[in-house]
Amino acid sequence: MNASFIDMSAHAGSSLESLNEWVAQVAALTRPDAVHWCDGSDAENDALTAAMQADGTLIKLNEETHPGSWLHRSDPQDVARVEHLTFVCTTERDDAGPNNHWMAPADAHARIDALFDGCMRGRTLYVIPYCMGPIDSPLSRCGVEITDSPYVVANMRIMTRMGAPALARIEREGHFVKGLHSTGELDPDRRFIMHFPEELAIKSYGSGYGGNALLGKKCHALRIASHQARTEGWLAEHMLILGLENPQGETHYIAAAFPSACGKTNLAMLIPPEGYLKDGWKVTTVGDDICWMRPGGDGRLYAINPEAGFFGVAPGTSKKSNPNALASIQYNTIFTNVGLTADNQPWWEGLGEGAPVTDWRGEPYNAAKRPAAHPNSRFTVSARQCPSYSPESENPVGVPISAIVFGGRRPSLVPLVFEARDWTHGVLIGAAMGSETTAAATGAVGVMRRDPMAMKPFCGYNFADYFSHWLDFDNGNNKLPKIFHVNWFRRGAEGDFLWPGFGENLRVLEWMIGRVKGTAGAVETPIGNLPTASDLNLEGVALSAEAVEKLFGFERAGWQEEFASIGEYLEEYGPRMPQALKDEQRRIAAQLQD
Ligand code: OXD
Ligand code: MN
Repeated sequence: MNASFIDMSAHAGSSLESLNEWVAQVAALTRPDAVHWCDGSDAENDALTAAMQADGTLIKLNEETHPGSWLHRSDPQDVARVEHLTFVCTTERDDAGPNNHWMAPADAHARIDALFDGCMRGRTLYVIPYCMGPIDSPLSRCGVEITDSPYVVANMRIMTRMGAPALARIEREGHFVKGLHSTGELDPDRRFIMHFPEELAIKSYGSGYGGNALLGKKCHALRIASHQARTEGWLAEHMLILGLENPQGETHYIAAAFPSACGKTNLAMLIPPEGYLKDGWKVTTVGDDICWMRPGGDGRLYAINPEAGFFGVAPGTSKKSNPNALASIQYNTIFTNVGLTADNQPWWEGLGEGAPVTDWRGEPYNAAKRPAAHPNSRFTVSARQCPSYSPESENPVGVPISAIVFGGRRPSLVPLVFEARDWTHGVLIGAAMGSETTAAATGAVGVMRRDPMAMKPFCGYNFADYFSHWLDFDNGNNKLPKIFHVNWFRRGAEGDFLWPGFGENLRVLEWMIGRVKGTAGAVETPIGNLPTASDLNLEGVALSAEAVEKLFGFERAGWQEEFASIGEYLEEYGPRMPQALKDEQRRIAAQLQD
């Protein structure tokens, strides 16, 4: 090992001792050629990207059109999260719940440590101290990722507050989440993503893909944090956070949970329709993927975005669908698995301009063979580059949430929007969420599955306990947000989308805030309060008669079936499922029979 890279003396004798010890233990196990403590500086990033350019890990993009931007091509077998290889390792199997794959901690450590044994020979071990959330926020939490991937270091630098300030906070606090990662051989048969919530530890081997390898994101900020949040009385959620400012200058913050690749980034960066823009409506972006919330002194839920960047899905991002995202990724961006134009610009399906000559695997583009960009190709970019970036993202107190929204891809039955009658009903709506699967995880795409609160792949403990935790927030002291459900993906008889979506979704958000303020109308139904078409401002939106019927209608027979299926789903969790949720399901199922 090259001792000159190990700067242990700098941290010796401080409360960083346990960090030093852990790094030394990991180095003894993985046997790297060198150890590098990341400071997050520009100079460090420049050196790393230059080395990655030299060895082909990064390809420089057109410097004139996309200054400071890179393309990374991953191993073709390593392009998405791997839910079947992702484990939550708690002492008791039931604590992980039927929603997780489980392994006993000792077995899991033994299995994955055997893979880590000597895996960093010939490589550098990078130590990445990071903070999830504003560096000075009491809601933030720190972690340290050890990795042998400079690509991971470059991405973590964008996605988290990484480097010296995080290390200083860790030194102050004396505790942190330990994440150990190696790309290993990138062999899908030697790949595991393991979580040890009771030890606040993560071990990930054999993948360089974002959700498996940038351990601050899904592994820490959702799986481990959801466990921490339960014990500490807060919520770690798979939600965007946006600010909606009306012409009177009043801003309401909305948190929304949609499953992966179902439009969180688009909604978070929404540009209002023309007429709304003229009237002075504005949407600002606090976060596009993860939300940590806890009750403030006034009983309202205050939210921070623990991330500092966006790891967004590239395909479908265009001037029309998400101009803010497109503007954000014109410079200082890392693209992963997109195609290339003849002049070295990034290209993906749905971009709407330019033409690819090279596909994501580096082969000449042939539409008959494969798409130019992988359907789960990504961009990594600092949130600050987004034109709709909200300076409130740095507010250590967080932003007060007025409305929580759940939603999924539901081609049939589920109307455009409805409102929960109260918190318990809202928790049931979240628990019953269903959606078609997407390319963000390996496996079949377009299959309907229950994805409670969009947390199916991310909840670090038993869903039954998670729902109880949600219900506990209704304790008589809290002033909780209203809860809604949306479905932007309802299809007509011809298979066409019935709602225009994108910027037009503002009309639905406006109705929600009207409900929060008590100014917007709705009709009570067993599934919740539904607007009629005239309760929304639909000026300038041409909806067919079929669209109005399906987007604003309530289909009793279909909902009877849906509630029977929701009841069966809740039963899968056995006696740990909170009675209040089962009662709520039965009450609505009975009303549906009336
Ligand atoms: C993501 C995901 O990358 O949910 O955000 O898969
Ligand atoms: Mn996500």
